[in-house]
Amino acid sequence: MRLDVVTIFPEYLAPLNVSLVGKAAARGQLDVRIHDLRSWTHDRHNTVDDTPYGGGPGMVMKPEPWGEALDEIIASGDGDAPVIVVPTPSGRPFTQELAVELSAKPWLVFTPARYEGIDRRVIEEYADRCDLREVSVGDYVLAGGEAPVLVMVEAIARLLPGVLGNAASHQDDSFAPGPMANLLEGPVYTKPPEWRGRGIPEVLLSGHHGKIARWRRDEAFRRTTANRPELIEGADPAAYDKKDREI
Ligand code: 6GU
Repeated sequence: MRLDVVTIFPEYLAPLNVSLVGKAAARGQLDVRIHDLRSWTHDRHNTVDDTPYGGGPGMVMKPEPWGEALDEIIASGDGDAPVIVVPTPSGRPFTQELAVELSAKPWLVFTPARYEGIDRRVIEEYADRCDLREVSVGDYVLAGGEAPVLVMVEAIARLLPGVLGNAASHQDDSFAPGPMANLLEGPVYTKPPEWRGRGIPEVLLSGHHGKIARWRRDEAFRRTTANRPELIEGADPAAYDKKDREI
């Protein structure tokens, strides 16, 4: 998968060289290209923003640098248009479902903005020419789209074939489709068997895989009810019973 990011803070994307995403890039599973938007400006001050038409607070990102940047990046491909992901708090929610969909695309271009956002005509222009998604990572406002890009790239990259050591490790992720869909994952434990007087739930030491699976399902329900009661609505108890029978 090829990933391009256009930003006025290229150094903000340095974490893409680290950990899971960095290793995937080092192995050649990801081709990550970070671009400085200011390299597509032509004035002495490398201006990327201007005051909003109609007045109001803040600044708006000028269309010309974005247009030149995206034209050049799109032209550098093999002719197939990338999917353009525009981080914005006004976008559709970024979900595990969208992460799965985007992880199947060969090429993603992220356009994190600062200030009050990018001139609308840029969004319209590239929505006409590409598959363009405006995406939000949650119901709060950040100062820019760079942190959301780190969030989205990590969620997408770990779904690529061969990036996680164990393919099964994202089968029962919280929010993954499948029998545990819409349930949060329950608690986990490792050695030592006693720590500061606290033990391990007996069932996990029993070796009884059926009982362990049922315990995990019950803990998942408990945690989901406590932290995300609205998700229980979409849970499918019949699917869990079916899972029980398979054990
Ligand atoms: Cl994608 N960008 C910004 N600036 N704030 C956000 C966001 C994105 N998602 C949630 N808040």
